[in-house]
Amino acid sequence: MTDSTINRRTALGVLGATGLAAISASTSRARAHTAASLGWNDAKMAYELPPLPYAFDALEPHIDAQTMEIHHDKHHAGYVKGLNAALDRLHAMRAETADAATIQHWQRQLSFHAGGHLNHTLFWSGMAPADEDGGGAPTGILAEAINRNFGSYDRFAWQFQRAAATVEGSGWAWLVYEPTASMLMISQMENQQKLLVPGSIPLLGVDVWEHAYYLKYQNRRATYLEAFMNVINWPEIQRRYDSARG
Ligand code: MN3
Repeated sequence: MTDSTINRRTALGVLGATGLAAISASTSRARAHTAASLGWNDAKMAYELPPLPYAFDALEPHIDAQTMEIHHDKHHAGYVKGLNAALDRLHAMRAETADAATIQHWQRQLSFHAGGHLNHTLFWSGMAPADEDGGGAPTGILAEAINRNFGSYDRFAWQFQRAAATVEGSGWAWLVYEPTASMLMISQMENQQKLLVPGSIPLLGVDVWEHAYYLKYQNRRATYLEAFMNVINWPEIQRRYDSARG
């Protein structure tokens, strides 16, 4: 194993603490699955952009094909590229005497781009075509937890959409599982990494960066959010909830 491999493996552990791997940390098999779904390539020692789990037009008419293609192939790819660059620079700096401002810059780049990669990976698989698993309402123990924590699915949906609509600038809204209180919460996120409740495990996220909706919805973020509710992959969110609770 090369020094660089160790470097990247350490970085993956850091990512896990903030999101995806934390969801499925209950078994080593689940961890391996998570590493694969994040596109880690051991041979190249770099992250690669994972493919979309469906066609670009699969979420029509709610999310248009052109938006999906640009969002995945350009924007998400950019976060993967930025994440690899930050890991490479931080690795190189450990052999140098970089000044504090340079280290701070690349640590911020790491946080931003790792967040972007994790968030989008969860976003794509958190959606499904409306004529397959997408839309409707959750069932079973996830539905019970939503009723317990938010009063009803309708009250949850109301708060989730309002939280997303009111993110200042670019960001996300998340349904998260907070493990110390075993509680579901709704959390805003600014950019790709700020404001999420510390220690919480993301279950369902909606991207409210303008690149996620502007081609079809222009400034009508609330209309995009109403449409998004029709493509939520609740069976997948249920699996994440099961995994988060161990
Ligand atoms: Mn995005």
